[in-house]
Amino acid sequence: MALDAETRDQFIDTLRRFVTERLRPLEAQVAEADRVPDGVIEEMRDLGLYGLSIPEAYGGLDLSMEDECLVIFEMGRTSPAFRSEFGTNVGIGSQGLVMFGTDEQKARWLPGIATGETVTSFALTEPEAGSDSAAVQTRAILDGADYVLNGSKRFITNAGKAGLFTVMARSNPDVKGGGGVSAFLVPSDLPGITVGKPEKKMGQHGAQIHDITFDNVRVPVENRLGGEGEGFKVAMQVLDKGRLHIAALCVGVAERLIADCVAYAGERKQFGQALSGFQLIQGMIADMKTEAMAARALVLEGARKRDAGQTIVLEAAAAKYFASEMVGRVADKAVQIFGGAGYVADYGIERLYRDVRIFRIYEGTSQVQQIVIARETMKRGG
Ligand code: COS
Repeated sequence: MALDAETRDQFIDTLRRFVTERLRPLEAQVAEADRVPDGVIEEMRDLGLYGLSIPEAYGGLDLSMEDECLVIFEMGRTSPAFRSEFGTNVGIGSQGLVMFGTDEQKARWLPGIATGETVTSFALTEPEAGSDSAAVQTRAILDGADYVLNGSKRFITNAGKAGLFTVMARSNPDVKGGGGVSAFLVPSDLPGITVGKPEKKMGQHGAQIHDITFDNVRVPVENRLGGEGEGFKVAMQVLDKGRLHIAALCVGVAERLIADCVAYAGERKQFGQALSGFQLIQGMIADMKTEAMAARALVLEGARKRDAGQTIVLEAAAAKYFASEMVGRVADKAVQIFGGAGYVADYGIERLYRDVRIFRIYEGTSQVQQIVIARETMKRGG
């Protein structure tokens, strides 16, 4: 459901002020401490950010995909670590439940997810199953009224604070590939679950990823999400939406970097004039802006199609592929425009340069998106 235009615009206006006045001044501190302060998390909960995509009946804002993307464009204008705090609740951690959950499952978990009381994680990736996610080895073997989970998951965003995992596990070991995989709603406090320490990463400090191990974890049958053997398709459809969301984030970060470059190029003088007067600088700004506009249009087109009930396999992959590669190029040019200052921590440009690198990898690498785009294009005959 879409907000009416006025309410939507007011919400975005409030968010823009929150990002500019509250979050941006904290960026360096968050990166240094590798955590978002609890007070900020509370404020993001109060704004309703954890429940952007959760149906109103369960306490969320129930935004259309287009409105969600408009919100995420704004969140991109600060450190991606802030978005990551609530990103799993809005995206990959909750959407399996929203799309495939039973009424009982939704009533049990969605209200807490909408407020942020319950943080969620999406547990698909494993040491031996990254891009080839249909190869998951974690087992979920039916034993009486429970599935017994054994195995491990890797690089799971927000696992350290999650109350609920959506876990993809092989419930039929005789079936290779996606058809043997089911999805499960797994409360993180079940006996036999261990969450590893946060990984040290190249960027996005403040956002944390962990391994999870399952050692004879008994998950009641009623926690299966979707049918037996439907887990891979659940994951793929969750990722279709997630990819649009990440593409929107890439656009937001690019727009932030462009604004920073325009401001800096207007102030910094060389050879007796502001950098902005040099056509070689203008050329870089023109390329950055054109690419960011193209990515924004691609994201909104995909979002509108999803809102209209159409499948977005191609659109989501194309938006994620283009936007994540685009923001890499934009960040690289931003370092160039800032020159030495772009390489020095105080200006924040080198931090964003490192932050954006993961966009080409998580929720499907650029190479996975290329495969999806090519398959869909060939399926459609062009
Ligand atoms: N929506 C609905 N169904 C989908 C789907 C989608 N987006 N994508 C695939 N499927 C279905 C297929 O239609 C197929 O169904 P049938 O068996 O009934 O024909 C089934 O799922 C298997 O699909 P496919 O043959 O395409 O699977 P592959 O093993 O070839 O995998 C890729 C395809 C590589 C695209 C997939 O594994 C992928 O996206 N990997 C990356 C995962 C990822 O993003 N990981 C990041 C970590 S999570 S943050």
